[in-house]
Amino acid sequence: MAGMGCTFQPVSGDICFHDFLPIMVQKIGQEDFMKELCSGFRMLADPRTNTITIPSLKKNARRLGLEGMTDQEFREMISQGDIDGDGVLSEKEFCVLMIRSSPALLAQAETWLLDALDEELMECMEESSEDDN
Ligand SMILES: [Ca+2]
Repeated sequence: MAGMGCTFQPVSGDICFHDFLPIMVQKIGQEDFMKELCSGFRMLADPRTNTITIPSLKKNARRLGLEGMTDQEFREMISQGDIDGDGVLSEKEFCVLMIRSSPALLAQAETWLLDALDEELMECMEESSEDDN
């Protein structure tokens, strides 16, 4: 992650994913960016359920330098993204959360991002999910 200008330090619930998202898009392009999001999901998810849970976050957070986060912060992260309210993050919820958490990215790239989301997520979800709804 060197050179991303982000140390992933959580600042009172405001996770420092934000800053590098637009940079990543510029650097690697939108298609690869979506792949990165999906692979980020896989890094954090519980492979048995293919969802991000508080235990899976805690277990995998170290890889992302997030080991300083508290249970409360993990819970907030999940509840912020938990669109369907089942208490865990699906791949789509995770990607939407990451994108929503970057106002700069949203402002700059809303249109293509929504398109890319649809396409890439369909692919991601076809690959990895059988429990869609
Ligand atoms: Ca959910």
